[in-house]
Amino acid sequence: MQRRSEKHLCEGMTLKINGRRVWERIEELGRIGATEEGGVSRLAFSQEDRQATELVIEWMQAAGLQVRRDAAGNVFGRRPGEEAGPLVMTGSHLDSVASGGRFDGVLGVILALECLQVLEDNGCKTRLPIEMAVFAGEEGSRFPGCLLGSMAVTGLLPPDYPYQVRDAQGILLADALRQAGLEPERFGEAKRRGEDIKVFLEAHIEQASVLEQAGKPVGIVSAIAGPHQYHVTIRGRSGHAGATPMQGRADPMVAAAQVIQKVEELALTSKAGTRGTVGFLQAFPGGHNVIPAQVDFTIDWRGISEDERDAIAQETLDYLAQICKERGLTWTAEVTAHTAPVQIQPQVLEVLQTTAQRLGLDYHVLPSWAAHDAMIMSQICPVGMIFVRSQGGLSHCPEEFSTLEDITQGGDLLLHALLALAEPLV
Ligand code: HGY
Ligand code: MN
Ligand code: MN
Repeated sequence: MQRRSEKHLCEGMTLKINGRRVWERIEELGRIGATEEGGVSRLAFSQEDRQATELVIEWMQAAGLQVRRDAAGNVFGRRPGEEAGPLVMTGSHLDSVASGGRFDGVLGVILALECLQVLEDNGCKTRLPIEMAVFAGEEGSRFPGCLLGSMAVTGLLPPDYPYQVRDAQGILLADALRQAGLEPERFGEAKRRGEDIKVFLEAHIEQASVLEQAGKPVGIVSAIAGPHQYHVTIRGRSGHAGATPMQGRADPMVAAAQVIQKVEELALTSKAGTRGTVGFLQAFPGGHNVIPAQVDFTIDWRGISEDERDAIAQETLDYLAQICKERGLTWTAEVTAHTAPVQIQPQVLEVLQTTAQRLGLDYHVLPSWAAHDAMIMSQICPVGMIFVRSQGGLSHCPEEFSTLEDITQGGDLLLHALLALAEPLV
């Protein structure tokens, strides 16, 4: 096949996404699981998550994509190329944290859909197929462990995983999958071959304020921090808050407080900027006048340097062991996520930067401290990420916001990067 002359619409840089359509779709999705504070709550496989996924499937079908759903709940929409593969893939997720924002994940899904819609509307043919992905359960806000859908695609979860984990209400993941019309016994079939995917690109709201401070609308991600997460349980001796003397108590809450303090201290003094967060803490039985019998909490480490991150995580466990020994307590720490940081491959960085320069975009190269499906997909194929500026750097909260202008610039970069990677044809 001869390549179309340089001037052709699909090969030049004149194609643009329809920002208005993108914005309307973000708004429409924002009404599904809307919270009073103006954010969204769409936990994995919840009624709201299923409703949002069904709506996006309708849009994908209307855009003429070949749509299919795998047994892990991921949705794929393919636009065929002149050749069968390898695929150029792009997408993100629709599920949210409990009181999340309207852009996290949604931006990458809607921009992926928009790019394929624009190619379809303009009759652009590509040598390689382009496929969009809606990954299930990225946030890990309902079932333990993040990035469920992309972990299933990359084969990082065992086929019987849906029978291993329950949400806080005791609902088995397998039952949640069935409720979403899926077949958990086929969960292992979600695994895909890396050789079938040339590259995976994910557009995402930045979720921090680096772009805002740099005065740039768009970012190109150079590395993705890896999460190392634990669920910690400390057990002590319960008792009456008033009648029990302070001397001789075995109080797990005080030990937890010391460990939480240590997490902050180690993060603040880390050389490579490792970040530590305790986002969940629960006392049992949880009465104001009862010394807790047990305290559960999570530790979420993020590191661009895997060595430093894991060394700090181990130092924290050592400290936990020492504190519990001194206080006559017992403890367990279960690893719930442990993924290496990702360096973006130079050739993918090159395509994104060249495309941004050809579009005349004012961009900034930066690491992502948040985890993303692209981090998991990097286990089987090259990946790249495009960031869109976050107002105030806020995310995982209702105040999360990006402007239509910034989103449009990020969308045009994604569109032309996808075209370059899938190779436009006559
Ligand atoms: O936790 C993360 O970094 C992602 O938002 N799930
Ligand atoms: Mn996200
Ligand atoms: Mn998120």
